[in-house]
Amino acid sequence: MIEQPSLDFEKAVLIGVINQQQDEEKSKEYLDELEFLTYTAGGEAIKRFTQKIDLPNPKTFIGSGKMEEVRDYVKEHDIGAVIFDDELSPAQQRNIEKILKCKILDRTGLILDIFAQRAKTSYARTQVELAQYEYLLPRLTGLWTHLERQRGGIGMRGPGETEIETDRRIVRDKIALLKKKLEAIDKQMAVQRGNRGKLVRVALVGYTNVGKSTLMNVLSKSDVFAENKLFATLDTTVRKVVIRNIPFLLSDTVGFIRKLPTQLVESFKSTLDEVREADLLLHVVDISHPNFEEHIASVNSILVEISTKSNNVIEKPVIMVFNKIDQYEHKTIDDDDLVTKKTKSHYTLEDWKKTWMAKLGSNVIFISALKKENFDAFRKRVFKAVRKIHVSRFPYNDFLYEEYENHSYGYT
Ligand SMILES: Nc1nc2c(ncn2[C@@H]2O[C@H](COP(=O)(O)OP(=O)(O)OP(=O)(O)O)[C@@H](O)[C@H]2O)c(=O)[nH]1
Ligand SMILES: [Mg+2]
Repeated sequence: MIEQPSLDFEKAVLIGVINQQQDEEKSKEYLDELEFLTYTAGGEAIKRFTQKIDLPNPKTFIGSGKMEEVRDYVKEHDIGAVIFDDELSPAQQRNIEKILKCKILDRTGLILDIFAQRAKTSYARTQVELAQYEYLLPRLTGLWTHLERQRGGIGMRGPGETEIETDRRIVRDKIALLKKKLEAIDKQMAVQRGNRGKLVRVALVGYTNVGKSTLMNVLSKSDVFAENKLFATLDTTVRKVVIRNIPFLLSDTVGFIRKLPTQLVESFKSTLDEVREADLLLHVVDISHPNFEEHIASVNSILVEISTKSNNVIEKPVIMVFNKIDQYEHKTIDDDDLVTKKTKSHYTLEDWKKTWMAKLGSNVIFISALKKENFDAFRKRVFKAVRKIHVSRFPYNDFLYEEYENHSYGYT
C-alpha cells in the first residue's frame, strides 16, 4: 500500500502561567496568540494547561503536580508537541522532555520554526538559519536525541532540512560562516539602497497580521503575499508609489510580535535596515484586535531596539494607521444597566479618538485596507507627509508640488 502524505495537523498542548505580571485574562490572550502561532506552524492546539505560579520552577518551569497532569494527557491523546508560552532555559527544556517524552518547544522555538518554514529566498533562509543556530547552541546537549528526528513536524524544520549537528564546535563555525555570508549580502544591499537616490522612503511597520501587505498592495497596486496567518511576509518588498505627482518608495517588511526572539531581530538586521533608513513610518495597527494597545507597545519597543545603534527611528515622523475598522466591534451596555462599568471593550471608534490618540493630532488615521474605507483621506495624509519631506529635499522645485486639493487631475 502506498502511504498517503498526511495533511493532518499535529496535535499540540499549550502551557501558560498566571502570575503578577499576567492575570488570568492576559494569560488567556497570550495563549490565544500562541494557538494562532501553533496553527501557523502546522499544529492544532487541542488542550491548554495554565498554572498560577509566581516564580517558575527552576527544573521544570511548572510544578510537579501540574506536570503529572500534562504527562497523563500527552500519553492518552497522542500529542506531538508541548508548547510553552514562556522562554524555557535549556535545562528546563531537557528536564521536561525527559518527563513528557515528546517535543518541547517554547515561544521562541515556535517562532523560529515558522520563520524556517516561511523563509523562501536564500537571504531570508540565511537569516533564519543564523537565528536557529544561535538558539540551538546552548541547547545542544541531549536535545531530542532519544526522539526519532525523522518524525518532522513542528519544531523540526530547519533551513536546508539537514540533521542538526550535535557538535558545538561545528555549530560555532557555522554561525561564523553565516555571519560572514550575511555581512556580504548586507554590503550589497546597502549599495542597492544607496542607488535608489534621494527618493523619499516610507516604511510600513506593525505587529504581524495587521494588514501591512494588504495596504502595500492597494497603495502600489502590486501583488504582495497576504494571508490570515502570522508572518506571511519575511522578505522586504520595495515598490515605487506615486500619489498625485509625488513619487516615493514604499517598503513592506516582516511583522513584529510580542517577545520576538532577539536572535531574530539581530539576524534580520538588514531586512530591518529598510525601517531604520526610512524617512517616514506608517505604523499599521489592527484596531479590531482586543490587544491592539499592547501590540503598539511591542512594536515601539522593537523599533527602539533596532535603532539604538544607528540614527533614532523614534525621531522619524510616524503616522499611526488604525486598520480593519470594518471589523471593529465593541460591547454595549443597556440603558437600564447601572451595574456594568464602561471599559475599553465598550469604546466605539469615536471614543477611542478621544483617548491618547487625540494627542497625536493629524498623525492618526482610521481605515479599512480591505474595504478601502476612508482611503482617499489616507492617501491625502500620506501625500502631505511625503510632500513635506520631498520639498525639504528638493527645495528648488517646491512650486511643482501643489497641495493635494488643488490638483486638477485624477488619481495616479
Ligand atoms: N477585515 C479586514 N481584514 C483585513 C484588512 N486588512 C487586511 N486584512 C486581512 O488581514 C489578514 C492579514 O493581512 P496581511 O496584509 O497579510 O497582514 P501583514 O501585516 O502583512 O501580516 P504579516 O506579513 O504576516 O506580518 C489578511 O487575511 C487580510 O485579508 C481590513 O481592513 N479589514
Ligand atoms: Mg505581510
